[in-house]
Amino acid sequence: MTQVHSSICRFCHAHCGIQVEVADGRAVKVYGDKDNPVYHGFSCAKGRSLPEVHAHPDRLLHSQARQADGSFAPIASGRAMDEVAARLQRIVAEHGPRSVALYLGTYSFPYVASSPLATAFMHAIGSRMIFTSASIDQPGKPIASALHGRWLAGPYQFDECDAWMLVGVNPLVAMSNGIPNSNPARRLHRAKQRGLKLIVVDPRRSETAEAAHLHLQPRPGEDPTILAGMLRHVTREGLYDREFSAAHVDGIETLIQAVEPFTPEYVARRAGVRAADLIEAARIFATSPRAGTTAGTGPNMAPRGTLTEYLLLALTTLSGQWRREGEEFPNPFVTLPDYTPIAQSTGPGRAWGYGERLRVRGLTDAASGLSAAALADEILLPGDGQVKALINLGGNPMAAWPDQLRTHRAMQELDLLVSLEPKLSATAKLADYVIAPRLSLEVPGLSMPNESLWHYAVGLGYPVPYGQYTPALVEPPAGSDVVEEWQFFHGVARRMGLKLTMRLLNAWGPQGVTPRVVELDMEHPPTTDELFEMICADSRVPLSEVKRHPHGALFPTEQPVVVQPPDAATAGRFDVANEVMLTELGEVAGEKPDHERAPDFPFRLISRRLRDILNSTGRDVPRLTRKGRHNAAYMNPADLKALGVADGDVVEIRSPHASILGIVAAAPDVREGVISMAHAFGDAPEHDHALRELGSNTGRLVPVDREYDPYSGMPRMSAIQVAVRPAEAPAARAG
Ligand SMILES: Nc1nc2c(c(=O)[nH]1)N[C@H]1C(S)=C(S)[C@@H](COP(=O)(O)OP(=O)(O)OC[C@H]3O[C@@H](n4cnc5c(=O)[nH]c(N)nc54)[C@H](O)[C@@H]3O)O[C@H]1N2
Ligand SMILES: Nc1nc2c(c(=O)[nH]1)N[C@H]1C(S)=C(S)[C@@H](COP(=O)(O)OP(=O)(O)OC[C@H]3O[C@@H](n4cnc5c(=O)[nH]c(N)nc54)[C@H](O)[C@@H]3O)O[C@H]1N2
Ligand code: SF4
Ligand SMILES: [Mo]
Repeated sequence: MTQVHSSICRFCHAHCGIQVEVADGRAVKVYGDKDNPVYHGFSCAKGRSLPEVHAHPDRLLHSQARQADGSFAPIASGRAMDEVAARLQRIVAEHGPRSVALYLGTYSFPYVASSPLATAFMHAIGSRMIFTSASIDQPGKPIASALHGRWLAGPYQFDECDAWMLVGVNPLVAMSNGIPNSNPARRLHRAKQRGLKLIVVDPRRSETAEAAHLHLQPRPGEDPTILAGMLRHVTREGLYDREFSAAHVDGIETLIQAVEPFTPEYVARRAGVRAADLIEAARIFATSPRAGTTAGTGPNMAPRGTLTEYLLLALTTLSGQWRREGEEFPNPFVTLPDYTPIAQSTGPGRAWGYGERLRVRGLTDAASGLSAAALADEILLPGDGQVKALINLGGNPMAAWPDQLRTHRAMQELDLLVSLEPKLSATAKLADYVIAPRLSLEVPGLSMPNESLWHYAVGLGYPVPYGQYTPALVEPPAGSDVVEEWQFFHGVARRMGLKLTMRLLNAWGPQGVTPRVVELDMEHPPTTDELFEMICADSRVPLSEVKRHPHGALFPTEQPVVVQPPDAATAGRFDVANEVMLTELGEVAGEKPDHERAPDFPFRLISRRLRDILNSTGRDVPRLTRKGRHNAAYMNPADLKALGVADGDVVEIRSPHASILGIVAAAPDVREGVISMAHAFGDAPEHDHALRELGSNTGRLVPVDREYDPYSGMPRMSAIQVAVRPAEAPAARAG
């Protein structure tokens, strides 16, 4: 008999409300939940493939342990915890706690209890070596916010704005930020009906740019130039909000001087856009009654991502586009604690230079966390503090970290690599233990992760007080031995005689975040639902109430929440003239434009997302790979013609650091001189012959130690300088 249950899709971070048909204890069909009040029935092919993902023939149903001969053998999960605990204990005793590092990847996010327990484990052994994929994502966001200051009443929401500018972000495909990821297509459609003017800055005419009122299609990596040009126009023409600026902003005169070189003509020539479009974008943004802007991975991975984010904040602030005193605060939160919006800035704070110090490139802990781009070096560099053990929770360093060949050496150098993931990914294949987890439909879930991103940056989280809980809907396959990630950390800690204490970052206010500390019972492990209760203890809406609404629901407050007046005792002022940022801007003005540098590398390879694949996940799911399994190198037809290659041909893509092969695909939407190619494909070098099955790894082209953001450690991972030439398809491997 088939039963239908409501649930939360956890394939990607959008957390769509879905319906799951369950027959004989297995998920057989997934589709969007029409009764969900914010997703309105949306689902994508990835979400609809969840039944295949759960029943995939390559899914690990048992954890694996490396044998003396190098092969893997199944191991009982309890036994794996015994062995990992013993080995970690030895490593800590011999090399100290810093020799153990944790990497939290994409799939640490949807499982609400997994990161709190994993980080509690690290605190318990005394290691601060915690790295996340967010540090190689958009680290410029939290750093820029710290330098500029945050607004305690938040930005305006996309749904209430008259104009919105998206800089290198493609919400219609990535479902991440820019337009709230609960059914962004529907939101955009309605916003345009209302008259919203959408501005998109993207070297590719992306799916989102296609829907824009104004699309600037610049050379990659020129976002700081463009934004400085917009700021110049806004300040010169007196389009900025003088009253708001006088009340809340420091440094305007200094900023005005710094943007002076960025005349429309200069910006147009350098970035390859029309001066009239630049002026129009600036005018729309500054003069619309309500406007907002979001940058995405494109400019954050291009050089000077932090500066791009900083200039966007300055533009938002000078235009006075923050929620004002007396206005209604549209999302008073659900699974997060009650929050009082106040019409004031926090003022700038420390953005780096504290906490753990890395041994390379002078990097420290920062608002964006420790740099995952430096972790391979921490493993390879001998000496005191060298990282000897790595625990990978739902990430895939071999696919996603910059400088893949360095990562490859690092993974082999480790004394212990433990990977918690359901497949023998490129990383898992190098591990000593692969811990087989339960998958999403086999565990409870909560809308909290997506909701909590509101605090991270503009354009994330829910615009309305939405919450959803889902119970586990199915049991893991019969005969399997799979664990939840948190259970692994609890189990290993118990075996090592450690006590775990969760530090939950869930009380935001003018003074920043105060963690709530929760001690866990080590003898009697809680259930996942009990952990959810602990995590939600301060939630505005009790978890029990959220649970009563299986389709998800809106939980408005009885009275509207209104933005409070500033409090003189705690109010700070935004800083739009941070010295480090304006020094960088000065360097931009003084430097030779990127397209005039490196004449031997005339193309720029930019990052992108593919609709049906999530980073490295989904590449082996037949329903998601009907159009091919590789990551095509999308190029403008004019470039293909000039190179003498056609759709499907193989090219060599060479950066000053390394080269990879790519299979070209004609794409008129890509600017000439640009290659648009997804990351997280390919495998270790011995698999390079399987180009059509595995694709190739763009991370290999990126050195981590030559061109990088000095605060976040973020290397140049988009707008990568490359040369392209026709190449032979790789020979099939001999033998
Ligand atoms: N060149 C270049 N590099 C990039 C980017 C780019 O645009 N260009 N993007 C960067 C960005 S934004 C990010 S976020 C990082 C991503 O970096 P990572 O998070 O390190 O990479 P993913 O490929 O997302 O890794 C996901 C892993 O989780 C495993 N997995 C799948 N489902 C589950 C599950 O249910 N449970 C568990 N435990 N594991 C599961 C998969 O097997 C896979 O190995 O990559 C970054 N790297
Ligand atoms: N289907 C799908 N969804 C995903 C993912 C996925 O792999 N697949 N990954 C998830 C992850 S980890 C993340 S972080 C989010 C990311 O979400 P987004 O940031 O929206 O990611 P993209 O879709 O790659 O959009 C980036 C855009 O930047 C443009 N771009 C590249 N370089 C530059 C540049 O120098 N300047 C400017 N202005 N634009 C540039 C690209 O052409 C592209 O259109 O998506 C998430 N959602
Ligand atoms: S967009 Fe993400 S959360 Fe929504 S159905 Fe697709 S994979 Fe699932
Ligand atoms: Mo990401």
